Amino acid sequence: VLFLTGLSGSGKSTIARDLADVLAERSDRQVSLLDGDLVRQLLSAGLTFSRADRDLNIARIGFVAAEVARHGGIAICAPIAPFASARAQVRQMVSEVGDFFLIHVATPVEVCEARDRKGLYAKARAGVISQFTGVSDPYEEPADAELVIDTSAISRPDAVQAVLRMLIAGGWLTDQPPAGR
Ligand code: ADX
Repeated sequence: VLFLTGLSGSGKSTIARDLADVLAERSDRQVSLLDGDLVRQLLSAGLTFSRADRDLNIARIGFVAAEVARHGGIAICAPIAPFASARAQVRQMVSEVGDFFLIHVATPVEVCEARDRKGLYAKARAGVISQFTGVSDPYEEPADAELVIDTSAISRPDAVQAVLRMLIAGGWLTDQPPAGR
């Protein structure tokens, strides 16, 4: 399970999608992508951004990811997951059945806000959206990330390569694509 955590606009979804494509090609395992926005459209539809609902959202993502891992698949998760305790709970759940990597997409809030791809930071600053992570709601920086990526400092391909290098170094992925592909 590759679990990307970081602010809205940090680049989690982009890296997660690229990783899903590369791993589908380079690994014999099935890849499942659990992106934050997508999960909230169905699996977590109706949940708010209160702490309790965020924790429930992350627990659901963790549950699905652990099931994927139990059956030998790769789950790539990309929610904000702002609270350390919820992330720790997922790590615990997944570690019972497979391997867990926490990847902190640590793009500074100023950069995320300058990008403001969805216009949500502006709305949060204007008070239209409340409890917005990084503006009016906390983000607890991970102290236990296996990898930290700042997308304001490295390119999109380099961010993906950093994750692949971590997997290759640990023996989870070979340097070469599987034979015959
Ligand atoms: S989490 O906190 O529960 O992990 P999640 O990743 O599912 O968050 O959803 C975050 C996405 O919801 C953001 O990318 C953004 O598009 C949207 N969003 C809407 N309201 C908020 C809010 N108050 N705080 C953070 N994200 C919000």
